[in-house]
Amino acid sequence: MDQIKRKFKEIAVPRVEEFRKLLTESGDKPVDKVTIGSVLSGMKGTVSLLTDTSKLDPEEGIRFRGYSIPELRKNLPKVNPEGEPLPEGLFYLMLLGEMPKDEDVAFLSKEWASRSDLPDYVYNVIDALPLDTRPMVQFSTAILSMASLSKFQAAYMEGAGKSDYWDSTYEDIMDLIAKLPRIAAYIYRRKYHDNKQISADKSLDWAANLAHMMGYDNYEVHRLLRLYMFLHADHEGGNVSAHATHLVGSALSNPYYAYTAGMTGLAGPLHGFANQEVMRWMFGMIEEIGPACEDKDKIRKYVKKTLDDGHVIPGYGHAVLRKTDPRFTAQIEFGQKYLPDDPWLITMTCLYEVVPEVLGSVSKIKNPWPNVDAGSGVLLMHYGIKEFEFYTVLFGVSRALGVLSQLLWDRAYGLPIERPTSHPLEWFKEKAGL
Ligand code: CMX
Repeated sequence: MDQIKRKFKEIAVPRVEEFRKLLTESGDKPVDKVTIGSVLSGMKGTVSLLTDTSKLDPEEGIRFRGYSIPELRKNLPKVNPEGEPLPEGLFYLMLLGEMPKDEDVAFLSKEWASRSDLPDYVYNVIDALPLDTRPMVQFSTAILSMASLSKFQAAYMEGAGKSDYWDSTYEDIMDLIAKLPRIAAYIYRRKYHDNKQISADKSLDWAANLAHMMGYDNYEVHRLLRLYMFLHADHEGGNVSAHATHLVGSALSNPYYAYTAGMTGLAGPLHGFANQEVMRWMFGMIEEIGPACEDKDKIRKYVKKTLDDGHVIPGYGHAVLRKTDPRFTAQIEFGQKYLPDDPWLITMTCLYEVVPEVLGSVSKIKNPWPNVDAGSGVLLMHYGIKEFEFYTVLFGVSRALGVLSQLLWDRAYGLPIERPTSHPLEWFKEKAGL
């Protein structure tokens, strides 16, 4: 048993006891009021999930095990003190609830490198898809094709008991996280670089190795991808990718199935696909109005036209947040520090000055402020990763850190199959007295 797994067991045993005690002794205490409005508007704000890894505050943004993004950018282990935190450290924190030391992070980098090789058939599955297949389709297909590697499923079939499910799930989530950069980079090189593949460098950390295999072998891109993998890792349990992973996992579907479900949710334009939509929309704007910052009134008109045409402004708004997303703030700070004169960064900053004002004047829009997707593409673009159709795959690789840590906790708690109740429209009308 490796050191992280041993530590997880030590932490999980008393915590699972607390969980059981809570359920048996206080299971009938109410925590929330469900209204017709909450059911019919996507259950926003309705408490219905147990998620330990992170918590989203509408005004303040995400906290991972209690720590904010600025705190973690300062305090998580880094390759060098000026750099960005290693995503390995965030995984450790989300999984175990404790700040990692340098050696914990080094252990994870090494462990993931050692688990990262893909069976040949995964490459064959990707190669069998037409080259113009969307990157997220290739990514999800490749992950699903690995489901027969699941150690959880093997243990289940061999008769493992419920209290042991976490053990084989741990092996699956470590294997899966380790392999994702290989899959992502393979798809990227196949689709955009004439299938000229680059071998892994197992001496690098998880994010830097992804940059390396994609063909960006310099310190600046390593630093950017560490930030990117850190910022997109988790956003509490109710977002579509996290919730879908949890829901499918609740049927005891193995982690490969569950995470694929999360990824097909992430691929939607209201969720992770928005990071590519932002770039498509910005290109469209520049094509129509020219260099965007020269005339903010032109931007205002373009934003209004997008709304009048019945489209959303990608990268803006949020189901929970009511302020600028601190993940966006972190990206702006990074941009201002390392690429202040980049024209895309300047355009993004101008949009930040104009879009909230326009969206704020539309009464139905609850949050006019930018979310994480408003900033990520611009940074990638600056360093030459221009194929924005691929961006959601990068989001997906990062999101594995959060949703798979939580899936392990789901198994440790022994959370049951998720099965809320539904009713036809007439039932709600009757409740409303109509
Ligand atoms: N542009 C235009 N209209 C918007 C909008 C935006 N950026 N954000 C919200 N609205 C609209 C909604 O479409 C909705 O309109 P209808 O009532 O006609 O359907 C109305 O305002 C109310 O929506 P809301 O309660 O403020 O927001 P929701 O919780 O329904 O939706 C979100 C949240 C993110 C899907 C929405 O803000 C949106 O579509 N944003 C653009 C897409 C985007 O950036 N998604 C990425 C989110 C972060 C992530 O998951 O990666």
